[in-house]
Amino acid sequence: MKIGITCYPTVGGSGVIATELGQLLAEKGHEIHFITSNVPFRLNVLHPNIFFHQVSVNQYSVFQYPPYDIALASKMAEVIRREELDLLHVHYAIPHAVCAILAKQMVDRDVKIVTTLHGTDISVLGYDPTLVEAIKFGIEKSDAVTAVSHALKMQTNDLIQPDKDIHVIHNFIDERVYHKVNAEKLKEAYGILPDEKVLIHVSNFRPVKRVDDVVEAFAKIAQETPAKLLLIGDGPEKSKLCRLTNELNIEDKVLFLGKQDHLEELYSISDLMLLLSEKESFGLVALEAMACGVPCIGTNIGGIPEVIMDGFNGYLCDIGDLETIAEKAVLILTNPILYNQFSENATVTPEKYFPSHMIVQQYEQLYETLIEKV
Ligand code: GMT
Repeated sequence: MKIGITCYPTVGGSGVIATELGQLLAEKGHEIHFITSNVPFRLNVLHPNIFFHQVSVNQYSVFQYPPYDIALASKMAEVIRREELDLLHVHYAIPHAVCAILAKQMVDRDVKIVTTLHGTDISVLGYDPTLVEAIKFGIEKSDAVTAVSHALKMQTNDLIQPDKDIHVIHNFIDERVYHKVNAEKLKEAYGILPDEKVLIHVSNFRPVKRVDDVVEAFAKIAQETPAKLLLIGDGPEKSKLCRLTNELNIEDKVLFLGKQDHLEELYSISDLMLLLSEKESFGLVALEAMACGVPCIGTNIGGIPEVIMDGFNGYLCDIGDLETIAEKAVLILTNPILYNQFSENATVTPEKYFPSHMIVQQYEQLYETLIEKV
């Protein structure tokens, strides 16, 4: 198949899934055309089946806002026509699904449109009355719509009530990248002592991620067992978090490492992940961490319980219940037998419940059913 893929190239999990799916489909012989504003940040392989078409958005003084959506639709139309695409797989209902629908009208070709919902497009934008009609339109006019968790499907149906069946296709990780590696030297380089436990949090530090809860829970944990916290990522809450670590007197125990590649190395020196968001449709970082043997403590919301299975590969806690979060963290970190069991369960979680080959096949089958309908 000839498949166009559009995602936000710099945005976290959705960009990662779009890129890794494209790479795996290319390896299976499909021709993949990324149509994005920049080379997706995880697109780091050269493959003869992978092409990149850049969307450039010019700024004209007559326009108050740069016309990204129109430029994207126009580029999609150009690529559909020239490359004779069978299908466009877009990530995010708005603007990407709406752009794909417009592009299809421009070329008057029966290219199929698959839209994947990742969360923010529903859990945040779905509450915005200025966007609801556009989200509904994007969903209903797509040929098929997928959501990355059952929770997100339910939330979409509740909030948007589209006249469309939504398929759940869970996220996956590239098992060739995410597995435990020997990175012990990193620990020393970061000044982590041999007896210290390492907690990790990875996000874009938006308020929904509640990184302040991560820091506060960590402060409690560090009173019970020697520990360091790795905070990976950057975003609007960062300055506030730096102040919080000072107020809690734990600034020497919290390492702000900013945005990082090679997360597998950082996961490999970590003992526990904290993902304490108030909205999370899946929590791809939890799956990545697990693949490297790291159990997770997460909040009992959205799609997190589909990934973190309470008492198996981690624990689930209520939002903001810092006492219980710290208690569970100390329990797992200070009991080696329990810890090893959780770590083993975490390691097998991706291959047992979210195997990439099966998930890629689910997308492929969905594409095939749409294309066969022609
Ligand atoms: O979490 C974010 O803010 C980034 C966002 C994105 O668009 O990449 O993540 C969403 O999609 C990921 C991949 O499907 C999911 O793992 C994240 O849970 C989801 N984030 C939210 O629902 C807040």
